[in-house]
Amino acid sequence: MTQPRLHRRHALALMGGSVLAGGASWPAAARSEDWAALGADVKAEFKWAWDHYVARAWGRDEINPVSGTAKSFFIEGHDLGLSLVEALDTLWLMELDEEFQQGVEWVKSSLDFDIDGYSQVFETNIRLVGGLLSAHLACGDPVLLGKAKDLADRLMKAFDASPHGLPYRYVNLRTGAVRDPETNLAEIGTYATEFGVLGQLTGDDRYYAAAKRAMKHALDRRSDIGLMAANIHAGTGEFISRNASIDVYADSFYEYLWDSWELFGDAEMKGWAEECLAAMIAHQGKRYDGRLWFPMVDYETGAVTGASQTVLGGYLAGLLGQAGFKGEGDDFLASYTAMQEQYVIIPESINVTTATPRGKRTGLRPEFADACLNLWRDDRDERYRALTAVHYRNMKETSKAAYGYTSLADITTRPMTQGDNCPGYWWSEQMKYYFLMFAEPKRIDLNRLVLSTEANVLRGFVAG
Ligand code: IFL
Repeated sequence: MTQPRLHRRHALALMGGSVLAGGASWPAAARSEDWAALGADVKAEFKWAWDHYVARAWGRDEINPVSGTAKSFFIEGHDLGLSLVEALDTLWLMELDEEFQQGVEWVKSSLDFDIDGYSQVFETNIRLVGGLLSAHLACGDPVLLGKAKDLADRLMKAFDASPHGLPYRYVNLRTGAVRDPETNLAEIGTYATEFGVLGQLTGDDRYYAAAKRAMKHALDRRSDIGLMAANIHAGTGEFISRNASIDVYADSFYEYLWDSWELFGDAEMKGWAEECLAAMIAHQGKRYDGRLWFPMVDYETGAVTGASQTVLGGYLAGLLGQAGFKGEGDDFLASYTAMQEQYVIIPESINVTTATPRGKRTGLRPEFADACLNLWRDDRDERYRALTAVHYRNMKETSKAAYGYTSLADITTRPMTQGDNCPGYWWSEQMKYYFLMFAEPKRIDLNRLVLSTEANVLRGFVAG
């Protein structure tokens, strides 16, 4: 087993120093927390929410946990069991085997992608192809792999339609017709892990080649300072904005460069990841009142073009740590930690110049816990777990509703005002991050673990 590395900052902390980069304080609970008990609590909450989903929204895409109703996510009126598929590998690692099997049986009997309707290619891949693949990797059932392949084949039509191999945003699952060529880095560049694993399992390297070709197209258009604009046209292949973003419109593109190295040993992808992250640090990393943020900048000049950062940008703290930029990762995490301390729930969008919320609603977001997990896996510093425990308890306090966990309509009221929707990713992401960190489940080898952007387990299940 790999020994955790002890960084100088952490050695100082063990000697009693208060040295968190960025100046935010660490929660005191780390030393006294009963992690196994907290892990058991996460599992109990997941099971409780699953039972409500089964009773009130079975096979539907998302439950509305205040009203007990449900809604479609991909194609109105054609639900694809989104929450169920997203939950599968989480159920597996929690050893909720009856529930896992119940979900698998539904997939086998009821999930059919032959629908005459347009589905968003990016979301369909990360949520459904990824969910089916991770469930297959968990239990080995070939039907799950077959469903993942069938769906990926339908999505491939969106790549084929572009002369540059850049997927259109929407594809008709039955006819293969495409629409919406105006797209972005995240939506053209978040396929390599799912498609690569699918290729390994089926012996067909067309999937990974298509995913990598789209990424390379954008990477080849980097400016002299190493940045890409976030928006791009699938038809012309040209950038259609000047804004470089680490945030929405771009985020998982960068994750998948690094993940392709971890999963497949693709050294070219690793090189691109390191170059992109170094360019971000050099040209997008800005200090406001001492806090590190990564606002949008002009991709050619580096001039700041926007003063906001979303909660989704938090993934970058973990990615920086994974790719060897630990100091910057810790600094960026500290900026979000300060927001968690001040607002309890990290605002969906933040004005980085004033460190204040832009808007009141939030989407029950997982990225802070994602970053903590990735930083914790590097050195197993207990304090990342303590920050995650705060995140979990704050969620429980504010988002727990009659029939599950919900997004929030207003984080400024007391108590906070609940919305009425549980996003599909809740089943795959934060509950899994919490459980992995608190319970250290025996069905996962944390040293081998690779998660997709949707936290689907693509490597790391322990056999047996
Ligand atoms: O679907 C989730 C995924 O992590 C992603 N974007 C945002 C979602 C969670 O906030 O890539």
